[in-house]
Amino acid sequence: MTNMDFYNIAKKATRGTMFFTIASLALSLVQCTSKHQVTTSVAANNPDKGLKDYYKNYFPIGVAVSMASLHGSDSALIVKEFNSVTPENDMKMGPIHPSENVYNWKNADAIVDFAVSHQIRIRGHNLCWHNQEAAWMFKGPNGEPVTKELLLQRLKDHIFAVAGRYKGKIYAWDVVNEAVDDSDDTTQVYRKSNWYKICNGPDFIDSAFKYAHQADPNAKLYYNDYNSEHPVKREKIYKLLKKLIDDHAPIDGVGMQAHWKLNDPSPEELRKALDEVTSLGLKVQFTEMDITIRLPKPPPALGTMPAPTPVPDSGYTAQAEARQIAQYKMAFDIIRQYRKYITNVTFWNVSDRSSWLDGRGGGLLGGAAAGVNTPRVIRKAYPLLFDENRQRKKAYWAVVNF
Ligand code: 9MR
Repeated sequence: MTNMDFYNIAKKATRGTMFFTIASLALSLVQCTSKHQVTTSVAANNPDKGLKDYYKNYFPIGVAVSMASLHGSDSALIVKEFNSVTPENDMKMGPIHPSENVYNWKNADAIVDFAVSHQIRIRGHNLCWHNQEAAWMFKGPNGEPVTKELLLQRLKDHIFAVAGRYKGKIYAWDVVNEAVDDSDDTTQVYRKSNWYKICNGPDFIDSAFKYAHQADPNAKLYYNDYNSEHPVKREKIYKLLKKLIDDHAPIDGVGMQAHWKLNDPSPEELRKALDEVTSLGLKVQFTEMDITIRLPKPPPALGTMPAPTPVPDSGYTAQAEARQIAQYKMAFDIIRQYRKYITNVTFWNVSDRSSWLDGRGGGLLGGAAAGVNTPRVIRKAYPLLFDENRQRKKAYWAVVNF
């Protein structure tokens, strides 16, 4: 019932002035109450609360971190807002294990120490990937192509060394990353990576899970991939997961990276992907969330070349902002509904000041680095919940007000 309805009913019920006085008083009470409710809801936007606090009854909220984020303003924001971190690059095979007997523990250790000292959980990323790989692993002792047996032995040694070192500190691992093929060819389930080619099939995926479980039996083990809501890729990921389960691989769940766009995924696609994966009895973590405001470039007209210079940054327009808010709200409304299956939501980078997406598409300075004399020449993605000054964006409030 609206205030106006209330007023009209009262007016009909009696024409006496006295009643009107009482009705007016009652109406002010109603207004007063609704004003109070507004005040309460604004108070819920307590500046002392972080994302992790709003979601404390749902799932941990994480962020990808680098060495740079452990110091200064980013670190204060991380500690306040998040209760899970993922090293963005420092635990990947190439960076952490650049040659056979060399491990770079320094950065990974620093991130682990930072998280442990702030009682923040850690997701490990990742134990086996075709990108940022340790190139030496694919060559035999005399530079010849490595055999499958030696490659799997090296994979085992690597996983035992890395997962073993952080045993008990890293609660969940992305064991295998992005092993599924991206094309529309539904018969091509697996990416033809060095791993796949040398092992002559997807065995290495099963092996990686087995080794990770042996190295740290208590860690939760995830298969991690992007575009997991797109129908063709979704079905391929499903096939891989089903195979792992049929093979009794020790898999706990799937990482949906969630590198999303303003129109992607649709709510139906997101639900379908969640329904499918959870029907296998797997948990879900959204492992690398961001929502770029950049829309796919229209294909160049026939016979023309793509523009040779980067497209200027359009800025964070009001229209893009509104669409991003709506997409974040839609996604979190659905994610909360699936809370019993969802064990983590992690953002990929801290704030719009610096996102991995900004470096893509070529370009020079941009974002916070741009000024009067250094115009923005890259197309920034503005994909996160904190702006270039690390302030909460409106999208932040759309995610925490529920
Ligand atoms: O954010 C990472 C960026 O700094 C690296 O240059 C890039 C190298 O491929 O990897 C980025 O992180 C990726 C993640 O490890 C796996 N999923 C896709 C992420 C974005 O490319």
